[in-house]
Amino acid sequence: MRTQVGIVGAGPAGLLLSQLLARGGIESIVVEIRSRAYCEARQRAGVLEAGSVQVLRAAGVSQRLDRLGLEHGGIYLQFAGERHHIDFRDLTGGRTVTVYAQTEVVKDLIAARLSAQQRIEFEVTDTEVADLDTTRPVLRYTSAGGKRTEVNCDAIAGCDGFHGICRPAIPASVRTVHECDYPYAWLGILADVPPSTDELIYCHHPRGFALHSMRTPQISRLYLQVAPDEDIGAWPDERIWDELRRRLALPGWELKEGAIMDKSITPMRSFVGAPMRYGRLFLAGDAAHIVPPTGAKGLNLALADVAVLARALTSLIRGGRADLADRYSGACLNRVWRATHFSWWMTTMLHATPGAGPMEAQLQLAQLRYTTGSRAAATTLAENYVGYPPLKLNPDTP
Ligand code: RFL
Ligand code: PHB
Repeated sequence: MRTQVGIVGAGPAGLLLSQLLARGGIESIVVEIRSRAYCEARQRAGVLEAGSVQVLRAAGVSQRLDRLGLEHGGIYLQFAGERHHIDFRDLTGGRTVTVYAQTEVVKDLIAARLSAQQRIEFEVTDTEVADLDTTRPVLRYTSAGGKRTEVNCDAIAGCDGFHGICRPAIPASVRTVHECDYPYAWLGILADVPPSTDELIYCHHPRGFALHSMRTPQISRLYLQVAPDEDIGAWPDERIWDELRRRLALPGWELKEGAIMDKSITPMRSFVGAPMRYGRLFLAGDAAHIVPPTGAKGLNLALADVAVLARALTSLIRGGRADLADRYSGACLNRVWRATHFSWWMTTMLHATPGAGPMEAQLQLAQLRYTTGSRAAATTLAENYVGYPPLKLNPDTP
């Protein structure tokens, strides 16, 4: 079989890439190990930067996002019994973010791919990529029905997340890795209850971090810092609500409770692998880098990579020009490192490190007071949170 781009993974990165390529007249195939239902139900991110919304609009998949997305002009930082508003509109010249679940982004992109009758295969096994240092890389997989297929491609996009097979296909001798694990994890719940807040609350607390987020005017999303090896079985619903109530407590404010529809624990990690390209293999999204979720950057980085990659591949395959492809990794890594720093900063400012003692807490509180009390410091948080301008990767500008 033959196609122009073989895409491994039907997460936001792989799906958006297939959509942008299709709009540029480039044919692709998407292969995914999970089922469509699993991909559409996997609870993850919820905050889109304005640049991500623009990319989804340009890709023609924003009808539901434009109708259902919740525009947010700030967040609350809570610590030492005080809740402070960081006003993004005021601090960044009117910029905002949009609350719209990753599950919905994925549903919109899968629907677009299927309605355009583009190729996508779910529940494949034994995905392999080979001949990456040639101009005819190969993608192999076994379909759900058991048939083994070999696809000859012009390029392969590794959009298969952190545990995928594409990053390890780059020889170790040309790869560098920077990583750190954090000594905590997030227990996340999806609850059938209207949010108790108009904007997200990021809460520092001696018992550990808590976050009140949301999905829709009817559905809330909340997180608690827990130990990295925490057993989810130790957290019956009542214990989760008790702990959320304690950490988020504020005089005169009440946390509304509802049925818990989903419950999971996520470890926290920072990871940057470089380069993001080897020959005709291009990595995008979590396959190349991971940030802890405290800065709400992971999904946004994945979409930003792919916006750049779609142009680079279109130029390479249709125009025969390699310059954008050559600049892909370096251009993305600048943004990745900025987001990696911001996510690390938010994470370490807000979480309680087990065994750290009172010095850490005092330093965190000093930083939180400064961030909420100084316009310069608040602006630093706000401009990182709302996101960075789209990358200039244009055939006509060096
Ligand atoms: P994904 O979404 O992991 O998709 C990769 C896909 O590849 C498939 N796959 C394979 N397919 C074929 N063959 C193989 N061998 C394969 N191996 C794997 C997988 O099944 C999967 O479908 O990566 P992608 O597309 O790069 O997207 C990245 C985002 O999912 C991720 O960065 C965000 O969810 C991170 N994140 C957040 N990001 C934000 O921007 N804002 C947020 O508010 C935010 N909150 C979060 C988050 C991530 C979280 N978790 C659970 C990690 C909150 C949480 C709790
Ligand atoms: C979410 O709504 O899932 C969410 C929001 C903000 C974050 C992380 C996750 O920083």
